[in-house]
Formats: sequence, C-alpha cells, structure tokens
Amino acid sequence: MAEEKTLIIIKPDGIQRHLAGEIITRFEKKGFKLVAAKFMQISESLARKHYGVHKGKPFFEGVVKYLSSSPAMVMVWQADGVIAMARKLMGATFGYEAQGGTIRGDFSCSRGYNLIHGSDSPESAEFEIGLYFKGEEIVEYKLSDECWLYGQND
Ligand code: IDP
Ligand code: MG
Repeated sequence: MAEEKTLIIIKPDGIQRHLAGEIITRFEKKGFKLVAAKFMQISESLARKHYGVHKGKPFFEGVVKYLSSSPAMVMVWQADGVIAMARKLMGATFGYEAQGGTIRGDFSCSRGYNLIHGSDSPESAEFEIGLYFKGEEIVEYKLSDECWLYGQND
C-alpha cells in the first residue's frame, strides 16, 4: 500500500513568492508522505532534460529558462494514487484557468508561471525522480497515523 511516488517541484516563482510553506502544507494535510526533498538551483541542462518531452514546442525554451531561473524545492511524495491526486491539488496548467481551491487556481493568474510541477504518469514520475534523486536519497519510513490516513471500512 501507498507505494506510488510523484516528483513535485515548487518552481522558482513559488519560492520567490513565499508560497513554499503553503504548498507543502496542502500535500501534508492531504495525507501524502514526504520521502525526499532538496532545495536547489536547477541547472539549464537539467531543466532541458526535465522538460525534454516538450522539446520543439513554442514554449520549450521559455519553460527551461523559467525552471532554471532561481532556486526551486524538489520533493518526492508518496501515497497510493498520489500522481493523480497531486495533479488535482495542483489544478489546471494555466493559473488563470485553474479552479479555485487548487494551488494554481488560488495563487496564480499566469500562463507559464504556475508555481508547481507534478509528474503526470508512473513512467514520467520514475524518470523525473531519477533526474533529481539517487535511490538512497528516498527515505523509507512509516507514518504513525497511517491507519487513520488510509483507513478502510470495507
Ligand atoms: P503541466 O505542468 O500542467 O504538466 P505541461 O503541459 O506539461 O503542463 O507544461 C509544462 C510547463 O510548461 C507548464 O507547467 C508551464 O510552466 C509551461 N507551459 C506549458 N504551456 C505553456 C504555454 O503555452 N506558454 C508558456 N508556458 C507554458
Ligand atoms: Mg507536464
């Protein structure tokens, strides 16, 4: 149980706008388990690898520049179904389209500057986690309230 992992990045605007705590709180309160975290300056070459799937699209150079423009908080969160759940908490890609109540919907009016990255599939999560973390940097442990967070009555 609770084995799925996702790569979440609080992007440079999230850090510069003092929203890191707010964003982390949402994932904590939802019940995801933090298993790795790194505050770092993402290099341009790493940003190119990260957004490699978008190579050739009109926004590619811009998003590479954005991700590598200032420090970011890179994290791995774990829970059963975490990839899809995190995407729901993040909201739609463009801040001005994202629903209220989501991270992007509550804190972004922008198109490209949308505060947060989250993996969109198990394959991309595996690839992206490998870009930022070595296997031994993922910390395995148990949350003491797991039975309450993931309780089942059927
Ligand atoms: P996602 O972050 O919701 O998965 P993607 O389509 O994977 O969205 O795009 C990656 C990132 O590239 C977005 O989060 C955003 O920062 C940027 N981006 C996507 N589309 C555009 C665009 O049309 N203009 C400017 N930036 C864009
Ligand atoms: Mg994406």
